[in-house]
Amino acid sequence: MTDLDRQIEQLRRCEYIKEAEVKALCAKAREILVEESNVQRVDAPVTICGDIHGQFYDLVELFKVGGNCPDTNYLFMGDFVDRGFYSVETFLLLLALKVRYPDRITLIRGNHESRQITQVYGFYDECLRKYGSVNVWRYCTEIFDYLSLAALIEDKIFCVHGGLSPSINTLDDIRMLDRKQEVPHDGAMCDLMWSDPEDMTGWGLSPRGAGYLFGGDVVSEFNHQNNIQCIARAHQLQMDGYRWMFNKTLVTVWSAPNYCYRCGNVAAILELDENLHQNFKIFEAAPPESRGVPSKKPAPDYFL
Ligand SMILES: [Mn+2]
Repeated sequence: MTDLDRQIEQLRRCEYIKEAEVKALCAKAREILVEESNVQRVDAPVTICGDIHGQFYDLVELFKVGGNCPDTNYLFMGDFVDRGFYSVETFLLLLALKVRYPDRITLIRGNHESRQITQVYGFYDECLRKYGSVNVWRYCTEIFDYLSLAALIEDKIFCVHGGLSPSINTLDDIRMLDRKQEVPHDGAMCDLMWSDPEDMTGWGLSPRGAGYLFGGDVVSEFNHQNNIQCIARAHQLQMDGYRWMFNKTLVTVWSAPNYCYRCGNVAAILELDENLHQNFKIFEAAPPESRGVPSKKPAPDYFL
């Protein structure tokens, strides 16, 4: 068994690996990710997943429902870290799988894969608590800069964490961005990770303070211009795990069940077969006794 296989086994048990191992893993991951496109091409069959947010034991549920990597191909649409208790183990497991099976798993960047956001919403503190220094946080946030901004499945399904941008008309506009940087506060790269669809016409200001709201007409124009069938994105909690909008030209997939251990939602993953036929799989949170968190313990206030 290689070191990497042993680390994957360890991470699957929610045991975090040594700081020196994280450093080496991130160095290998960087070599792989730097070769990927801003709009990474992905073949079907593939299973699309939304936000995970450090809910490690629910990620284990996801793999039970969807099949293990590499038996199932996966596309994760970002927000691996923050909010949940196990951002370290969650991100490192996904990253280790990426290094071990680069063609079987695609990771794209969410708005939480950011130095600034992770210092507010938990990942920074978790790294400091678990490793006693910020080195692991530094290695991971350097890797965030290399994650693809979007993916394109069989030239037909465009996948992105947040949504569209008024600065982007074509996929080539995304391909031309220099992604290897911290998520900017505005502009095309920021919008891809922060924007939300809304029942409206055209563009609107986002209540999040970053990105935009975009209507069905914007999606219709973008899909037509780029010859794609549908946009798959994450970023917004869905109580039923997923939600279609705009006459099934956009779908939101949410993969963190009982978000923040308190929202009471189910989670979903979207399986696409080789003909891009869609099958949603719904799953619930891991039972409390299987994840070592007392069921009655209230979540800390910062989860608000
Ligand atoms: Mn998000």
